[in-house]
Amino acid sequence: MKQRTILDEAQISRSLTRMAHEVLERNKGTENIILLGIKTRGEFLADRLQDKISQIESVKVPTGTIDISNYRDDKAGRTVNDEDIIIDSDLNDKHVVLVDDVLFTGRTIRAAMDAILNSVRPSKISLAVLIDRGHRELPIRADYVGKNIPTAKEESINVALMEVDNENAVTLTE
Ligand code: 3GP
Ligand code: 5GP
Ligand code: MG
Repeated sequence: MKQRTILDEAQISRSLTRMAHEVLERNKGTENIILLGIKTRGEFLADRLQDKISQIESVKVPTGTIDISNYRDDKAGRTVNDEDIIIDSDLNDKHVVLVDDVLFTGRTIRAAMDAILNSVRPSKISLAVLIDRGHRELPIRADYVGKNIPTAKEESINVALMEVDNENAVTLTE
């Protein structure tokens, strides 16, 4: 098994800085934006984007988390409950930016959107991911991408974040 580094700590940080600028530029600021991190690592990436945005605009956009780990359509047949979305703010009429570490088939994002739309009507849902590794099985694309990495299906991307893994690095295992 060969492993190579895709992004080191500084590169992850720069990618997130750029993504924060893109979110601000495309939305003309922070109004109505809520960052919703998909657990586990999307949660920490949402927090980091919140920090980056506040460094640029001095505004702390709300963040929340969504846990869809047990609800993908290729796992046991459960549906996402409202309790799996943890956020202080009301998502109605807000622009929800979903944040995840890796975008692969798109099934996780579909599950997240189902969960949200079950109970609220955001004005818009966008998607920010650190890595897009391709191989979509649904018509889903990311609006903000840290890095596109063409992969073979059997390869895997490892996203290590300080908050859970004691280091910051993205590696590809062939
Ligand atoms: P995450 O919860 O932080 O997103 O899916 C559970 C964890 O396993 C994920 O962490 C992800 O980083 C890791 N993982 C590595 N390879 C894969 C993969 O091919 N599919 C899925 N679903 N998760 C993977
Ligand atoms: P999808 O639902 O798009 O197939 O997969 C997205 C979710 O699965 C992400 O939340 C991500 O954590 C996980 N995932 C899928 N493939 C990979 C991968 O190669 N590496 C990592 N780290 N996570 C993956
Ligand atoms: Mg993830």
